[in-house]
Amino acid sequence: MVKQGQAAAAAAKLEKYARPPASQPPSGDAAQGLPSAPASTSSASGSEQPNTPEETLQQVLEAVTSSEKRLSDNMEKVQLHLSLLHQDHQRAREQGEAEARFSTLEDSHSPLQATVMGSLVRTFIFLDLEATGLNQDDPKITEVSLVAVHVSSLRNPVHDDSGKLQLPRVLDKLSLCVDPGKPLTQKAAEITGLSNEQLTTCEKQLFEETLINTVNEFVNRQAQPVCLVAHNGFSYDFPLLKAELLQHQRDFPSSMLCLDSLPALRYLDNQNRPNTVKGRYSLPELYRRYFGTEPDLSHYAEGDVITLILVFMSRAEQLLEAASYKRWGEIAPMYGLPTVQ
Ligand code: DCM
Ligand code: MG
Repeated sequence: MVKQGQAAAAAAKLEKYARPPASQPPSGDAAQGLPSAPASTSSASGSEQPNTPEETLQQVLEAVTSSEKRLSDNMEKVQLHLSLLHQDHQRAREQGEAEARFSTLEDSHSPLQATVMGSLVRTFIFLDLEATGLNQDDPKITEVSLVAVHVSSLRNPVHDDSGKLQLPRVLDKLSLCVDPGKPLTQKAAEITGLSNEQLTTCEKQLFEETLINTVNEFVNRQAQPVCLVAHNGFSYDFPLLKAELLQHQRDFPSSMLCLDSLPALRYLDNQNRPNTVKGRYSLPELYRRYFGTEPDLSHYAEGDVITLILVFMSRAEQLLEAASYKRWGEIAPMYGLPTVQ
C-alpha cells in the first residue's frame, strides 16, 4: 500500500507525464509506444473525474512494469538475432577459408596440387549421362542426372540393422530427359529403354540454354568447392558434357574438380595387391562385388548415379585419400563444333 504523503509527492513529480500540454506532441517514451499515465478516468455517464494520487501512481507503476516486460522481450529477440548472425558469420568464414585455400591452389597444375584441392572439396556431385551412342558415334545426351552429396555424408556412412550401407538421407537430385536431336543407335535404345519417339511424344527440350542454366544453378547452390564424379567420367561423361556445353558457348569454370571412379577404384585394388586384380570395373560388376545383388535401374541416368554413390561410399575413405582429380579445364570435348555448311 502506498502512503498518502509519498503518493502525493510522486504524483506531483509525474504530473508532467500525466498531463502533457494539449498543444505539445508526445515525446520520448510516449512517442515510442510506452503508455503515459492517463490523467483522469471516465465515468459510465461520460463525465471526467480527476485521478486520486494513488490511482495515478498505480497507473504509472503499471505502465513502467509493462515497459520493462516489453524491454526484456525485446532483449531476448536481440540476443536470438545476434546468435543467428554469429552462426551465419561462422559458416561464411569456414566457406570463405575453403574457397580461399582452393583459389590459391587452382593455378597450380601438378597432380599433387589437384589431390590437395580434392581434400578441400565440400560437395561431391555424382553424375551420369545417357546418350544416343558411344564416343565414335558423336553422341548427344538423352538424359542427365546429378546427385549432390556433402563430404560429411561420405565420411560418416550409415548402415541399417543388418549392416547394409544406406544412401545418405540428405541428397539434392536433378534428373532431366533431353531430346537429343539425332537418332539413338539401336544398342543405346536397347540398353536405356529410351527412344526418339518417346522423347518427342513427351515434348522434351533440346540440350540448350535453360537446361544449362538449371544445371549451373544446381551446382552453384551446393557448398563449394564441388567435385564432379562419374564412372568412366574422364573417357565418356565429362568429354560429352563439355562438348554439349561448348556447342552453346558455355562451360564450367576450369578450376572445377572432377574425378573418375573407375581408374580410382582400379588403382586402389592394384595398390593393395599389385598386379593381381584383373577383375572388371563396370558399375554393375562393382555393385555385385560389393553388395552381392543386381543394381536397380541400370542405364537409367538416376539409377546409375545411385549405384555409383553406393559403390563409392563402400570405399569412400580410401577414395577420398587416394583418388586422382583433374580440373575441368583439363577435360577435352568429345568432339568439336559442327561444321557450318
Ligand atoms: N552406350 C552404348 N552402348 C553400350 C553402352 C553404352 O551406346 N554398350 C551408350 C548409351 C548410354 C551411354 O552410353 O546411354 C551411357 O552408358 P551407361 O548407361 O553405362 O551410363
Ligand atoms: Mg548410365
